[in-house]
Amino acid sequence: MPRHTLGVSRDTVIDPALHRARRSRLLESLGDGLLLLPTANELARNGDVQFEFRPGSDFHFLTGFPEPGAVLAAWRTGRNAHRSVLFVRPRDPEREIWDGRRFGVTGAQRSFGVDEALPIAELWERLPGLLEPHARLFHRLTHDADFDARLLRCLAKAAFARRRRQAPAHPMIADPVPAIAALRLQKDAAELAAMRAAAAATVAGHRAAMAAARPGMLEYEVQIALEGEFRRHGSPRNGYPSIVASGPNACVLHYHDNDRKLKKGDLLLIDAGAEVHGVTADVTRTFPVSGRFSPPQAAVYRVVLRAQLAGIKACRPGAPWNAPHKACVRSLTRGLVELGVLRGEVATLVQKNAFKPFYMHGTSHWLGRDVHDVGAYEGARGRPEPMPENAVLTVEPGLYFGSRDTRVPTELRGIGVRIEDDVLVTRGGNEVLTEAAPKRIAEVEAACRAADQ
Ligand SMILES: [Mn+2]
Repeated sequence: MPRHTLGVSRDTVIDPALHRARRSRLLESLGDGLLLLPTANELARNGDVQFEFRPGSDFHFLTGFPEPGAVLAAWRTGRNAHRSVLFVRPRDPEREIWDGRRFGVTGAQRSFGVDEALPIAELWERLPGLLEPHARLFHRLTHDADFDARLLRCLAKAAFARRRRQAPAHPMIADPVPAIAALRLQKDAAELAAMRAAAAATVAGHRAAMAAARPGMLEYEVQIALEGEFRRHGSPRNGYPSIVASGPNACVLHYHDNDRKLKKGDLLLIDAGAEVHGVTADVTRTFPVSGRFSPPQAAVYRVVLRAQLAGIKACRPGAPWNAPHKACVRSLTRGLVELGVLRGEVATLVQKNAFKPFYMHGTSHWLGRDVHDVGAYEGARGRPEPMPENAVLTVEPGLYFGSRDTRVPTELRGIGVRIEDDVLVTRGGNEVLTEAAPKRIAEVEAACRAADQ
């Protein structure tokens, strides 16, 4: 686990060897050329308030540098050798009184394993010189229109200065993102350690929510118990906004209001993940607010759980990434017949997508720094990509019965259940990183009673 320097910034990861090694692997896979990678932009919220800043996922993966206003430039200098320059905001005693400490040029160079750090204001003057020896520029256009516009002006200026040589006006511009995505998809040891820490914080939060929830509470009161536990476990922020959806709200897939009062007999669906060192978990649990599943709730829950276990079983290296979806859909469809929602032959119903009104989302996505992480799903001719070893994906089947859905037996209406875990693809098959979050009915009911004991 890289050293986390709290007090400087929550996103500071000081592990120069790690980030150097990641840059080196990336540049070896890209080949010769100049990589130019800005971090995320600060975003105005209202008045003098900014949204909380979070470093760009790719940038942070390759540098560990936490501050806004930073750009990485790096290039190969030979086999397994490269140079990197980090452009950063310089120290500014007056600004730092308002916004907090900065590493500055000297601090950035000292702590982050780059060969040189320079003030960000010099980026556009330095860029033509940095680009001069390179035939290729690795930069993703279209991501940030302002940055692209400045880059084009800079290229135009440099081309004008060289116009008499009849040289190409600009280098070939190639997108480095697929190569970065390929590195991020197969987690290295540090990334996996962060993932395990995020999973542990997330499990603790879900347990706390189960213990805290009571009829009469507001959804966001349960959210406090959940996220308070995330924070206590070293997670400075969530990987995405928590979904705390009671009763019929469970059928709203990305429900964010989180302000309904919990009623006796409700199920509470919580889809939430803690972020640690820039990596997030993504876990859903559904549990009874009163501590006991009603028989119809338990019937639906068992169907979803059985499907989820079938989906997890389908995770192994080399299997198509959507194998869990196929397994889940088959299992859910069988369950829908058992529940009296669908009628007919399971295979035919699967073929006709008869489950769709009650299970309308996918089963899996890659997981890592972004909750819907980078990594290819489709290869040549639209074929599903195989799961590589050390990739992490979610398995999250659900069933959603609207409260006024007349296709569904009355006693099932208004029930929404989703169960989601984070699965690491291992050499021998898989490991469920979030296994410790209760999901068998008896375990869930025990966790709901935990506060009473
Ligand atoms: Mn998910």
